[in-house]
Order: sequence, then structure tokens, then C-alpha cells
Amino acid sequence: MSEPPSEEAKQRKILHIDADSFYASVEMRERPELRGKPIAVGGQSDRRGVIATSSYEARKFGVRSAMASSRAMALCPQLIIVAPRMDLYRAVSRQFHQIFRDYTDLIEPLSLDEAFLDVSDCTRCSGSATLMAQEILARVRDELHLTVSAGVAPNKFLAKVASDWNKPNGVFTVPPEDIAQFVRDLPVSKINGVGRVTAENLRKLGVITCADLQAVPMEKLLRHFGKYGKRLSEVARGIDHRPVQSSRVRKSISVEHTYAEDIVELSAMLVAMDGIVAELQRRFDKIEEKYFPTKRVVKIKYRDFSQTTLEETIGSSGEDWCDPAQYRRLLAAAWPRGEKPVRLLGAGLRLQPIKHKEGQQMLLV
Ligand code: TTP
Repeated sequence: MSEPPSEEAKQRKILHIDADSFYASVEMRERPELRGKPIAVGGQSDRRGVIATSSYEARKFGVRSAMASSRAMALCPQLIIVAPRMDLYRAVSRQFHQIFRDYTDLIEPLSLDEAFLDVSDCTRCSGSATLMAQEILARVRDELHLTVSAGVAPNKFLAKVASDWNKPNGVFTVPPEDIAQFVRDLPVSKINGVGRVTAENLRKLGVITCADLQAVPMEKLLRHFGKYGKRLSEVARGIDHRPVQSSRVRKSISVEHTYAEDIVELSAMLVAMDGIVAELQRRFDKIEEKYFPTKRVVKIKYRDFSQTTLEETIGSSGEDWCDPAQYRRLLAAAWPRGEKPVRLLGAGLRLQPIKHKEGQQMLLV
């Protein structure tokens, strides 16, 4: 009997989805008067601000992410710079993920607007990953009035490169039989992790494309790049076994308080809840860049140690996660379940992680 295929040998179907000029597109969707104009999201030029991203119209003038806003204004004097609204972008990101979850639970976010999806086991679209990608693009356009681009390939490395190939609003697929040809002319600078320094070191060895890299003997790569040399040699041939990792480092954050004396009145509990939520907000602020909240949770432990929790999904509008009024409302709904004096109250958020790209500059407000 033949062995079942190992995880590595199994042909995977990976999508890499990346929104087009994300923050700028969201702003143009929200403010129609900005559409078709060169706009950027970032800090103002007179306050030494930096550009987070720009619309495609602004890019024609050379306006780029991480550029000083003063330089962007010099390149494009009619540029409209708008302040970032992270809560709004997070809400949109959750909406992206709601669509993605119709195809797979194996989702690895890299940032708010970018994620890998392993759709190997998805049966929609007759199992065609390219059709799934096209359907996702259409749904994002129709339901969210935004555009994303997608790369479809048997692994993460190729899918990520491919999503840039037909940007904006396009799908590019690298089927297994095209891998050799696809990587041949690919500049090594496109390999995730090959920054300016590594690219320069490779250039000194005469390596510009993946084909050049394939020609370098392994022992030479190991000598120059240590363990990373092995990975370089693999990706140069289009091989990448890294799984899509949806595992969450932290699933929730919560604050609980046990009271020296039980609280009897609901009105007093509501006041106490405000203090707990303020602390939750303080703690969440510290990890805000790594996670976005999906649900609010309230926990009550009654005098007799029985307990109850009530959670609710956070809407996708740009609302305040730690809004005390929302927690009060949840508490008022949950308390009558026991209707007894309370010894402990808790408030929490269920979280989803956001991974940031290597070297990506964080925002900048
Ligand atoms: P990217 O996906 O790099 O770029 P983008 O979505 O703006 O444009 P493209 O169509 O070329 O993919 O970044 C996603 C968001 O991350 C971007 O909209 C703003 C933010 N960002 C920063 O805040 N600082 C930066 O230096 C970069 C590169 C991005």
C-alpha cells in the first residue's frame, strides 16, 4: 500500500490577499469628494508628518509610503493629506475577514489589509483557488466598495509575490507547472526577508534573479548567509513549506475585580463597571497595534460563586471597542440571570492578532 502524502508533499492552495492603497481607498470610499484626486493618508507636512499611503493618482507624482509629507507636497502641490482613522481601517479589516471566513478558517493576517488564506480544503468554486480569489475580489467590490488584489499559488512565497502582479483589483495565479518559469526572472529583492543589505550582498556574488541564485552552490550560500542560505536556495526554486498560521498568540484580554463587599444594587455595579472598562482600555492601548477586538465580554460572579458571562460581536462600523456604555448595557442584560449580589465583575475583549510586515513603518498619527 502506498503511503499517504506527507504534509509537505501535499499540493496546497494558498491565496495572498492585499487591499489596494488601503487607507487611501477607505478614505475615498467614505468621502466621495476625494475620489479621483491625488490624496494621501498621513501626518500634515507642517508638523513633520509622514505619508502612510497614497492614492494611485498621487503615486503618479511619486508620492510614496514612508515619505516625509513635506516632500510629498513638494512633488504634488495639490496633494490632499488626510489624517488616518485606525478604528475605521480595523473595522474594514474585520469585514474582509468575514468574507475570507466563508472560504477557510486558516487565515494568517500580516497586517490590517493583507492576509494569507489556505483554501486547500475549501470545496466552493469547484475547489478552484483562482475562482475563489475572483469571487473574493467581486464580493469585496460589491459589498465593501473597495478593491483588493490576490495571488494564488501552491505556497506563501509565490502567492505573496503574485498578488503584486496584477495590482490593483487583479488576480494572478502561479500554477504548479509554471513555478520554474515564474521564479526564473524574478529579482531576489522580491523574496520576503531580502532587504537592501542582503540584496546588495547577493549582487556582489553576481545574483540578481532567482535563476542566478539557483546557480550558486549551497555551501557557498551557507558560508555567506548562514542558515538563511538554505531558505534562499529553496525559495529561489519556488519552494516554501511554511504553513499558513492562524494560531493566535492571545485570544482575549480582560480585567476582573473582586470586591471586598458584595455589590447589591445594579446601579452601583454599573458605576463599578466603568472603572473596570477604563482599566481594560488602558491595557488594550498597549497591545492595540497587534490585535483587533472581535467581541466584548462581561463576566459576573454572584455572592454564591455561581457565574455568568455575556458576549457580543463588535459591529463593523468604526466604533469604540471599550465604550463604557456598551459594557454597562451588557452588564444590565446579564445581571438579571442571577439577580443576586455580586462579588466579582469582569470586562474583556476577544481578540484577533494583526501581524505587521517586516520593516513596515507603524502609524504615525
Ligand atoms: P501596503 O499594503 O504596503 O500598501 P497599500 O495598501 O497602501 O498600497 P498597495 O495597493 O500598493 O498595496 O500597506 C497597507 C497599509 O499600511 C497602507 O494603506 C498604510 C499602511 N502603511 C503605513 O502606515 N506605513 C508604511 O510605511 C506602509 C508601507 C504602509
